[in-house]
Amino acid sequence: MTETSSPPALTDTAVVLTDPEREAVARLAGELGRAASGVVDSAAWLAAARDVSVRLPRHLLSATREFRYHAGPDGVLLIRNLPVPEELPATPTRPGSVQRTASTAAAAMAAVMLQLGEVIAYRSEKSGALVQDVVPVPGRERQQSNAGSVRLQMHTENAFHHHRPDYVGLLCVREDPTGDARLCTASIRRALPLLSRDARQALSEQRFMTEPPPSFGGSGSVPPPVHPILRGAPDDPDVLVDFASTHPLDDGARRAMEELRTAFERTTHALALSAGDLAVVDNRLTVHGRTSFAPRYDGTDRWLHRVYAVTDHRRSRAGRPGGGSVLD
Ligand SMILES: O=C(O)CCC(=O)C(=O)O
Ligand SMILES: [Fe+2]
Repeated sequence: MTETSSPPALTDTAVVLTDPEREAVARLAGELGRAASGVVDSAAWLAAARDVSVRLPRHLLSATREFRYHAGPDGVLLIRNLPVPEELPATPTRPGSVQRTASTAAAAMAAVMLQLGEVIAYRSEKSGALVQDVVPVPGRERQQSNAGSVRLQMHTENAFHHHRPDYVGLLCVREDPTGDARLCTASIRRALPLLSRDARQALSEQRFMTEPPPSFGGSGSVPPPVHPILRGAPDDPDVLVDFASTHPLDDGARRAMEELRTAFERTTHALALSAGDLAVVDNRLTVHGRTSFAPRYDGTDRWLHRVYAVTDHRRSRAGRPGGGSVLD
């Protein structure tokens, strides 16, 4: 057997803000708390956030610029020590909870994401809000969504959608008090060498179908389009799969998907996010999911904010009525 050295942990390659840098980001976020009445989803607030984003600490600007060029072997940029308020309200427990006002955390996160692309949301998801809450919701424990607390299967974000995000930002504002919940990420760059030639071939063919979730109209009467899981350069492909909703169309495709699942399992990073950690996942290269955990629903549960960004806003213009940020 050959010895393999395990890749460095995401925390080893993280960008850690110094305390003065965190204070500088908090001051910029404070400006955004006052801009356009602090209403995150307005065009005027976004314009202010775009402007503020170019004044982020240099250290952070270089890291986001580099990540846009090359997302590295893991396809994750972990930024630590972002400002989050020490005095937080109770973790929400209602379904569809979002951040409409520019709190320090929401504003800081939006500014960082605006350095990666334009921020977008989906009308059918969390009422089209640009900054969404990721919290466990009572009664939804078993759902394959971020409201659940059973294991969330590895997935490309909004895999079924033609205009899925290029980047998914997840900022922890309150860590899981039990320490069990971990964000899992796995990149096709690390998994590809573990796949057989047959599996790579099958995964590159139109032998898979991905169902939309019920909130996006379910599978409806028109069957979702057939697609490959791997596409682009054979030696550095993009990946498109959701292990909860992508279906193989034949036995060979099923075996290939199982190989991919195993390869991802063997290369997964599992990260217990701390308050102030922002994980940005390159949604073209890297799938993500979450371990199971036990929510308490007493206001102390794990709480993340989520923001999506795309590199080419123009490409989705026909799906954004009025030219706003929300996709139909
Ligand atoms: O809770 C997590 O760590 C990830 C949830 C997730 O996949 C998402 O919100 O898109
Ligand atoms: Fe997700």
